[in-house]
Formats: sequence, C-alpha cells, structure tokens
Amino acid sequence: MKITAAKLIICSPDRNFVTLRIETEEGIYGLGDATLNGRELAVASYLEDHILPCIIGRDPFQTEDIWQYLYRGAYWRRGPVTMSAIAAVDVALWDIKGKALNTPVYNLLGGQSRQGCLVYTHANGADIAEALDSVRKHMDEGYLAVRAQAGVPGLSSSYGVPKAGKSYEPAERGLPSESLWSTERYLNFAPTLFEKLRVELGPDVHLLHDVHHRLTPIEAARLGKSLEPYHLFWIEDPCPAELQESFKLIRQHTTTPVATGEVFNSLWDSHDLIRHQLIDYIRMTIVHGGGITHAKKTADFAALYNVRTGFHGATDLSPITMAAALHFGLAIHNFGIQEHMHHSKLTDEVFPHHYSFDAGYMHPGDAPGLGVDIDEVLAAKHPYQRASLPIARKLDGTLTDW
Ligand code: GCO
Ligand code: MG
Repeated sequence: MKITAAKLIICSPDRNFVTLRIETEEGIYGLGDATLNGRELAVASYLEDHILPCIIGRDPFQTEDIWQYLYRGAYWRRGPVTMSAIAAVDVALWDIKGKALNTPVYNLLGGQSRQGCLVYTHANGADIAEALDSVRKHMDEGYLAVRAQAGVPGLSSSYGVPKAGKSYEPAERGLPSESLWSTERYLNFAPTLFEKLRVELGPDVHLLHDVHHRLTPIEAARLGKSLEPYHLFWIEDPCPAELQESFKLIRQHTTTPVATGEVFNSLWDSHDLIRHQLIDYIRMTIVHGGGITHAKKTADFAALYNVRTGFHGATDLSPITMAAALHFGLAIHNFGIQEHMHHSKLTDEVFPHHYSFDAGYMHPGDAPGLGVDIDEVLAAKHPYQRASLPIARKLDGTLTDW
C-alpha cells in the first residue's frame, strides 16, 4: 500500500477542529485529529509545511517506522505542537490499517479486553445545590462516574462552571478572557461540596474532581486529605507537573487517588510519576501524546507500576480522538476510565461515528478502522474562528495557572 495524498480540514462546528485525511492508492483513507485547543493553526502549519510532504509514497502499514521518522527524524523533539501533529498521522494510519484489514482498530491492539469502557461525564453548578442536581441528572442518564465542579463562594467565576444557560466549553471565541482565583476560598469550599454529594447520593457513584493545576503540592495534600471521607475516584491535576517530584509530597499525605497528565505529550513527562507510583491514573491522551503508537508504549509502561489510564476527553478532542481512545481503552489491560464530555449536536453531525453509550459504558463500535467519518461539505460551512483558553489571576492580580 502507498500513501498518495494528505490534506487538512480545519473547521469550527461550534468549536475549532483540525482534521487530517490521508489517502492511499487503493482508495482507502484514514482520519486523524490534530486539534490543540487555542493553538490549532500552529499544528496545521507543522503538518502542512513539514510533515505531509514527507509521508507521500510511504507504506501506511509502517506505523512504527513512520512514527520514529517523524519523532527522531525531526531532531527537535516533543512539545504539544509536534506531538499532536505526529498523533494525527499515526491515528490516520491506524484507521487505514483497520479499514484495509476490514477490522476495528481495537482488534489490532489486543482485541476486546472488556465489554465497554467505563466513562465519566461532567456535572457542574453555580452552587452546591445546582451541582447536586447536575450529578443526579447524569446518574439518571446512566452514568456511573461523574466529575463535579461548583462555583466557589466569593469568586465571580470558577473553573468548569459555565456562564448561565450555556454548556461548559473551555475555549472562548477571540483573545483570552481573564478570571480570578483564590486558593484559600477554594480549599475551604471543596470539602463542603463533596460532603453534600456523598450524603445525598450514597456510596456507590464514582465522584471525580478537577483541580486544574491550581495548587502547590502542600495545598494539594491538604485537599486530598480533606476529601478522604468522601472517597473520590480521583482528584485531577492537583498541581502543575513540570516538577514531577511535587507529587511525592501529595502522596505522603493522602490516600485520595491522583490523576494527571492531560497536558503531557510524551511518556517522558510521566516517567518519574509512573515509576515511583506517585499517580494512579495517567491522562495523556492519543491526540496530544503522539498517537496510538506512543500511547500504547505509555500504557504498557504504566501497567508495570499499577497505573491505569484515565484519558482526557474534553470537547476540544474531536470525535476522532474519542473513537481512538475507546478502541484503545477496550483493548489494553490497564484501562481505568475515559472522560466523556459531550460534543455539540453540530460537531457530531460533522463527524458521524459508530461509538455509543449504554448504562455507564461506551463502546467504539465494530466498523472497520476507527468508525468515524467527516462530512466535508458541512465542515466547510463552519470555518475556523479564533478562540482562546482563559487565563487566571489571583485576587491581587498575580498571574496564576488557569
Ligand atoms: C478536562 C479539562 C479540560 C481542559 C481543556 C483545555 O476535561 O479535564 O481539564 O476541560 O481545560 O481540555 O483545552
Ligand atoms: Mg482536566
């Protein structure tokens, strides 16, 4: 088989997506997601200017060699732009392999290891009462695991809580907006939220919470300790992870499980966290972490240390990444949970797919390849629009992690 053409489709069906379509001389094509929220055009340029000309004429079955060519061959390594671009190629090639062999991608990764992938979705509210209603609503829909975020009293906006009447979407059109943050108010509030949720909802529902990199290690340790009575499934990204040894301090103080890594883009970002067993779940997902080829190595390494996957699955990861993550999660042994933040109706129309949700679990479907397509005519009606992630400042104006 030979790759004959590759092109990008950049569209904005309610939010921006960058999609790579690779074609072969047999007429089989594959799709890869190259979306990096707020930095979409940088990845598009990396692909267009530097990668796509190099893959024409290659054998799409050679996913390992092509991966090494794009990673090692570039000399400049890692980083979200590079790794998202490599991921787009890699995922499109796995899609082609599946279609060429007439089998779903999960069969190429080990076959079905479970009946479905446990997923968690997002609940949020301006206050505790609204957050409780929102968790209940998702439990009624069948979810067994729900992430809960609520407005922190005394702050005009809080991470994960949408503006009234809208559904939560991290990026906003235009240049970055600014929000205010207070660690003190948050740390006093968070345990009261989860106490209420546990008392009202009982012991069975898995409750998750995203700290979004906002604490120092000792603050995160206090949070984890204060949440222990409510036995969360995890706290996510309790502090920034550039300094991997930060997590040692959290670990020394709390048994609340820890998930991190949605901003990671290679196994090296989590190498120490995994081998010292400082985290329980690794969140680096397929699109930002070099594709299926590199995610498999990361998950296999993590398996040795009892670390399971809990892949990022926000709306800025396209349905192609969602499908890839579900094929992957169905096949590997150390799957933990998969995030499922619903795409808009329009996004789902642009990317028709075979994956489905039933009683708390998702399945990628049995179509050959990834089982996702793109409606290019509809996509063209929704062109790219600049959008940015917000930034956060402390109450005294100091810039802090959003
Ligand atoms: C999550 C997230 C996201 C990110 C977003 C950034 O789902 O856990 O933290 O919502 O903020 O993906 O692009
Ligand atoms: Mg997160």
